[in-house]
Amino acid sequence: MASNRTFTMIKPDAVANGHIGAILDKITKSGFKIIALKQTSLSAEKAGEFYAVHKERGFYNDLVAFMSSGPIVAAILEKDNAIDDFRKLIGATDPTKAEPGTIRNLFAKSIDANAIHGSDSDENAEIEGNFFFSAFERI
Ligand code: RTP
Ligand code: MG
Repeated sequence: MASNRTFTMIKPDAVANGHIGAILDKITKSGFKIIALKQTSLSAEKAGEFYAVHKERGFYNDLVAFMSSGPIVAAILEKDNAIDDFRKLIGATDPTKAEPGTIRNLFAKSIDANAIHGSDSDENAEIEGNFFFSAFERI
């Protein structure tokens, strides 16, 4: 995957609260092109695999339970400087610390149910995009 791509997931809280449309609208209006998009669900096993990097952290079990609690929307996005610009657009992990107008400021309720995921590096964007989409789905 080119380095101008990132990967995102609209998390179960934002899907359940009916925010898919508003979040995708904000993403595209911020200059990101949608390369791939699907609604799906994560089993606890798959959620654990996706967040394996956090395995030793105290919040890991809660994170896995939350991420497998309902449907999510996965997407690959493209824009110059995609990783950094998207992390800015979603805001801080803790929504009480997220800048006004960011996706987490607008749609997240807590640090656990924080509405959206954004990749933290080019390498992880590629790994995460490949986790959800086959080669012909992410051209
Ligand atoms: P994400 O990976 O979901 O985009 O979130 P992030 O980079 O902003 O935060 P990260 O450190 O990767 O943590 C992944 C998710 O775990 C939950 N978390 N809880 N209770 C806590 O201290 C804590 N820290 C992290 C959050 O839901 C976070 O999005
Ligand atoms: Mg992260």
